[in-house]
Amino acid sequence: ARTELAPGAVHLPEWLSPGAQLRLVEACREWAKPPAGLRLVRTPGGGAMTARQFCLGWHWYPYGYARTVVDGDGAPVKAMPPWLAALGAAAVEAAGHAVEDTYDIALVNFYDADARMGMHRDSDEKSSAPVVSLSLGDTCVFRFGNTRTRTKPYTDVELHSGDLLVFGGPSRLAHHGVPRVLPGTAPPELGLTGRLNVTLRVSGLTE
Ligand code: MD3
Ligand code: FE
Repeated sequence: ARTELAPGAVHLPEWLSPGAQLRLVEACREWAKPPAGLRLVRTPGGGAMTARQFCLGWHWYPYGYARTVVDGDGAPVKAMPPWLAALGAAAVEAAGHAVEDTYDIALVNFYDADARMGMHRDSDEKSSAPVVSLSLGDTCVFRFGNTRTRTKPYTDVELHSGDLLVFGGPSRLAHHGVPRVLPGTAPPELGLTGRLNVTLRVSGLTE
């Protein structure tokens, strides 16, 4: 079932098969290892994000992209594998958006039972290509807001393991966040305690 949360924001529940989910979780386990592995993201205000993160292709830090982990171990960011770029293109196509550029960034967030993500916009990419979000493991409550404010109006939807969300067009710069994770809801066969979210993006950067 395809649901449009707002113009350009498309939800395809259980788009990833159980086998594809397992392969992506296994790949994340490897990428999360050092160097350039899972890290705590410190925010400019002196706080830290509660979701931990790693990146492929380009390293995101508040608020920009680099080729090395400038706010962590300093290592070169791991490469974006062609199969993951192809998954991004397939996701955009499945959502009914045009594929125009190569997906060259994966930003992966890991949420334990207490992690959240505050309302924000993703505006550090130079490209306006749609952002692809793949959810794995525990279910979460995802909050999709509006472009103008971090507050109401917003819509809350549950994201389950295997769900695809694509944010393009007028939804590309909308505020969004994750107010909570529902612990213990992951499919047991993934062997995952917590939630992984893989976002695929087009940087619009050359070097
Ligand atoms: C709407 N991640 O990594 S995914 C992020 O579940 C991020 O980890 C959340 O917000 C997570 O920046 C939400 C859904 C999402 C991702 C990117 C978007 C929604 C978006 C970009 C534009 C509009
Ligand atoms: Fe975001």
